[in-house]
This record gives sequence, structure tokens and C-alpha cells, in this order.
Amino acid sequence: MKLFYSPTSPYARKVYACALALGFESRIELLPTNPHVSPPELLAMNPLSKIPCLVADDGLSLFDSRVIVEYLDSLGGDIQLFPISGRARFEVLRLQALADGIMDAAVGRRMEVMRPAEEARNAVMARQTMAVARALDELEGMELSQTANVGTIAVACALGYLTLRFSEEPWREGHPKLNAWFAKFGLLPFIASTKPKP
Ligand SMILES: N[C@@H](CCC(=O)N[C@@H](CS)C(=O)NCC(=O)O)C(=O)O
Repeated sequence: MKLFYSPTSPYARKVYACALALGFESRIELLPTNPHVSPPELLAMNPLSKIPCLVADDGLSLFDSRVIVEYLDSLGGDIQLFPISGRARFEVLRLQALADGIMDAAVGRRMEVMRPAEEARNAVMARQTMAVARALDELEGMELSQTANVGTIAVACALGYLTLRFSEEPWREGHPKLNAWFAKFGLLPFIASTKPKP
């Protein structure tokens, strides 16, 4: 399988960390990609020009990250990313959605930072900042497990992205429980080895 990837994309990191957690390291070839320059190889597989995009061994291209992690889980690996049924399944799916929401807001804000200043930009940034803050508060109030699943891996990737891109706004201070959870979960090999470098 080939994965259009960038180490600083939290969505791509979630997918790759899940692949490593499943034990698929040797089955995935990483294709370092900048989606913002719309390389033809990526466009041929994903017309949205977004990463991550996985090309399966039979040639099927898959996006976005939620679809890819479902596909990887369906192949059967060392862990189960999605509990099979019942409330446990939907709690994990909800956790992934919460973490993905942080990524959406933080990545959106990062994109705004790169644009020329204008009032609209400030409004979008304030909105995204608040969305992240509310999601962090919710995570702080949860009893997060140290068990690796798609939800906990996604949360670690979202927090890693905030640390990478918004270090001047330390999220840890107001969220001691989340900080303690992240400090321990971050030691897992597939989280430690995918930590993005500034
Ligand atoms: N919902 C998508 C989001 C993917 C996404 O926005 N990726 C960014 C990189 S972090 C991207 O490719 N951006 C290019 C663009 O928006 O044109 C997912 O979960 O995979």
C-alpha cells in the first residue's frame, strides 16, 4: 500500500500511527507529499488534493483519514482500532470525531495564519480557537484510556499538532489530567516515533 503523507499533517499522522499500531509498517510505503502544490500523482488518486490518501494494493485509492483507518482495521492487525459493536464502538467513534474536530479547527487556523491579515481572518481564527478550547475542556473531563484505539490515537495526534503549531498557547496549563494522559500515551512507540519535528 502507498500512503500520500506529510509528517506534520495530523490526519496523515493518525493514519500512519494506526497502521504502525496494527503492525503494518512493512506493508506501507510513505510518499512524502505537499498537497498545497497539487502534485499530479496525488490529484490522480484524490481530486480533492488532500492528504492522507491511501492507495491499496489492488489500486483502489481511499480518502479521507476516517475511511482509511476503517479500511486498515478491516485488514486485521495486532490491535482493534474500532470496537465491534455497542456503546464502546460509538464512544470510540465519537472520540475520533472530537479529535478530528480539533484538527479541523487548528489546521484551518494555521491556514488562516498564512494569509494576509484582514478582519474576516480574525473572526475565523477566534471561532477555531474557541472550538479547540471547548473540545480540550471536554477531553479534560473524560476518563481517557491508555488503550490504543482510533480515538485515543487521534487525540494524541491532535494534541501533538497543537503543541507543534501553537506552542505559544500552552494547552497543558488548564488541562492537567489531559496532560498526564498525553505524557504517558505519548511513550507508546507508534506515537513517539511519529512525533512531528518543528
Ligand atoms: N477530513 C480530511 C482532512 C484532510 C486535510 O485537510 N488534509 C490537509 C493536510 S493537514 C490537506 O491535505 N490540505 C490541502 C487542502 O486543503 O487543499 C481527513 O480526515 O483526511
